[in-house]
Amino acid sequence: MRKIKEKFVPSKEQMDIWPDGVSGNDLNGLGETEVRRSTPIYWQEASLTPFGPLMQFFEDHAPRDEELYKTQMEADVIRSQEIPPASPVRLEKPSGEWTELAKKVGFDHGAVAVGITKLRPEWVIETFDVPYDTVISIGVAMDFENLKTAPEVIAAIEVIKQYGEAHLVSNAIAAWIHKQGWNAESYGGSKNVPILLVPPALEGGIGELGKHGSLINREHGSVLRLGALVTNMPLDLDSADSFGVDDFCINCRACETACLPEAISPEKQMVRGVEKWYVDFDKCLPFFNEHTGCGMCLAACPWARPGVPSNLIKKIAKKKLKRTLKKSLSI
Ligand code: B12
Repeated sequence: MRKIKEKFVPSKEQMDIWPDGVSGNDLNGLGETEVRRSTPIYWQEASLTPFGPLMQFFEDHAPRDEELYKTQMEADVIRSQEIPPASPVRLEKPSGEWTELAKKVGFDHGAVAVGITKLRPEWVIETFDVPYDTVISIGVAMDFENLKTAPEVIAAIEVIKQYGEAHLVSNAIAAWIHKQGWNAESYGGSKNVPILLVPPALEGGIGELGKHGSLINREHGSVLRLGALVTNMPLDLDSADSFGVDDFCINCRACETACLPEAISPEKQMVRGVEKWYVDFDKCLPFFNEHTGCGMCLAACPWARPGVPSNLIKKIAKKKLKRTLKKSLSI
């Protein structure tokens, strides 16, 4: 497989259509100390973002690959699936029972993680309205062997395939909720999603945020593709998970070094009132656009390798225990 080693310089063709004087980092609120909704930036209707022409550039520069085309068509078909309307007869059950059943539908349709939380206003992207305030986040797993070829087309095909799978899961849960007489809106996880998918998945216990800006799950690591739906069905909420990703990422440089456009920062940054890992949009996007989607940060992440997350968690817990014992002995 060809790997690009030299420092990345975006093409003139792409930079010529970069919106004049616009920084995606400013749009994302890098350095802002007040909590606010994020601004539509990418994978939205072109009219909503100054980066519309760059989305077109991405489409125009996708390689003419039969498998890629076929996978895109399949994902489009799933995205256009109509969900039958809610039954007029609303069934009643305790929230615990609904929760168990809803999650089962998700797992039965291929989710490897399902988490439930209350939607916070700042997770709704500006200009959008969302009708219900319970979010069901779902995660499907991308195949590591395919993902690790990033930024080659095989990785892009895997990403698009799993976008479709995530959509299938969120549609299946929404359709099941409608059958029970409750309402839901399915967002899948690819284009025109009105909410940020990472924050509710974090709050819903699916994982922790990694230095590469993607969520890391305790079982499947950083290979999850996320999807979501919102509903008014009464459901029990999950709590956030914590297994040491933050401390791990502080000392790990794998994604930072792997990222050819050097978009990953070694330190957390203040973004819209939250101090968190942040990926530099202005550096990430040009490379992403010229390589059918990239994902090298995920491929390089130690948590992405099958079977590794559980070992890392054990190691982290052992280290923590050692530190606590050492501290207690020194008192
Ligand atoms: C726009 C977008 C992009 C843009 C720009 C991202 C950017 N950094 O500015 C581009 C096209 C470059 C991109 C690239 C990638 N993306 Co992207 N992207 C999105 C999209 C559509 C919207 C997110 C957004 O608006 N970000 C811009 C602002 C809001 O970023 P931000 O403030 O830094 O917030 C980010 C995180 O910090 C987190 N977040 C937001 N608020 C808060 C609050 C708290 C408290 C915390 C802890 C975290 C947090 O969510 C944001 C995710 O970008 C989401 C889907 C969605 N609807 O959420 C997918 C999504 C985030 N991308 C995803 C992935 C995997 C990638 C790539 C690896 C490409 C790939 N092969 O799939 C790269 C990695 C680069 C990166 N990590 O940023 C996944 C992440 C999955 C996961 N396991 O977490 C998502 C969720 C898509 C999906 N359905 O699975 N992406």
